[in-house]
Amino acid sequence: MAASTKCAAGGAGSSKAQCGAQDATEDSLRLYRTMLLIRHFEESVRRLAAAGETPGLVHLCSGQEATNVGVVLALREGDYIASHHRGHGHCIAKGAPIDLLLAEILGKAPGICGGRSGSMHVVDLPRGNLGTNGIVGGGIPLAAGAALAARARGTGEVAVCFFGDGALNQGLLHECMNMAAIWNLPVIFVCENNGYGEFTAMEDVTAGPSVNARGEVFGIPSIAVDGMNVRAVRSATLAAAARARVGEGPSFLVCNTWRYGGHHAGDKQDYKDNDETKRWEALDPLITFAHTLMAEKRASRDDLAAIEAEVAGQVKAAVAFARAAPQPALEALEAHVHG
Ligand SMILES: Cc1ncc(C[n+]2csc(CCOP(=O)(O)OP(=O)(O)O)c2C)c(N)n1
Repeated sequence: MAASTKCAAGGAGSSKAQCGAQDATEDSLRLYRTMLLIRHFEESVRRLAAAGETPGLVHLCSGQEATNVGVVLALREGDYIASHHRGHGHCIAKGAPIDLLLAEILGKAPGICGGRSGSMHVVDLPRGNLGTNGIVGGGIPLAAGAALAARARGTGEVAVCFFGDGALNQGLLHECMNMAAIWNLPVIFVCENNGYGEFTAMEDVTAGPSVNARGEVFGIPSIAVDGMNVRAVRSATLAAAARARVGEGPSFLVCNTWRYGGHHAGDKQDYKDNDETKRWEALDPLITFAHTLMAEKRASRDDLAAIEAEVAGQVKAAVAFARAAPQPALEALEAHVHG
């Protein structure tokens, strides 16, 4: 695996071309590592949920890592995201420490929101994360508002809202797309289309010629993206963010992807067809990207195994931390309550 300390320091003995190649390798490995971290994190949450240790429902994003990571790792530090109910991967990609995120999901005191939010309302403002959200489509106006504020300040940030295919028929989406288009807001609408809303197939409840058409009708550039391919997602997001930063307004990315788990941890998914499941599993974003990295000679099988062992260790430590963490104190019950 390439090391780039020489390049980062601009040191002697490293040509521009070598440094470019090393940077590209580091960048690719960062995409891989972040996706892997999300997968291990979610699989640990699945086990904790099965053991009854997560208060309330958890919705896991295993399978959707390329969309999570491809979008967020195309953004700059000050940019905003607004997530949805399946949002742990977005939080991790935006830099949330996994021990504090897991403590939040378990409702523990050191959690990112003091144990008050659980899985579905994790707000991490220092990292520009406007929150996971239990209301279908609820993050859309939050991102549009952050984009409006960024434009008013003239500071160049971009805001992304993630939503599932279930939000395609929410009035909120259409109101915000209309407003973002007429005001040229620097917002990127990202539909993580995993084919199902709860237990219902998307095409059974969604009218119109295509999902893209939902954005096109407002004059918003709208494209379908291979949501299992992290590089494809990132390039599409970089292009959308570049347009937004120079005042060209919103974009709509329809990332076609797949959730491995059910609607919530514990859903047996008998509404899905086995052949369809197998077809999507063959596109697993981690397995296919690992093959790409090896084919491009950016990493060997051993390199990837070492990354996996490291990530597994980090998640194991986060689980131990979160499980041992205290519950919020009773005296803190009414803190942050207004009225
Ligand atoms: C406004 C609103 N309506 C209904 C619900 C109940 N609900 C929770 S998740 C969900 C389905 C969401 O599906 P989708 O957006 O496709 O996301 P996915 O779960 O597939 O990732 C529904 C209907 C809700 N939380 N909010």
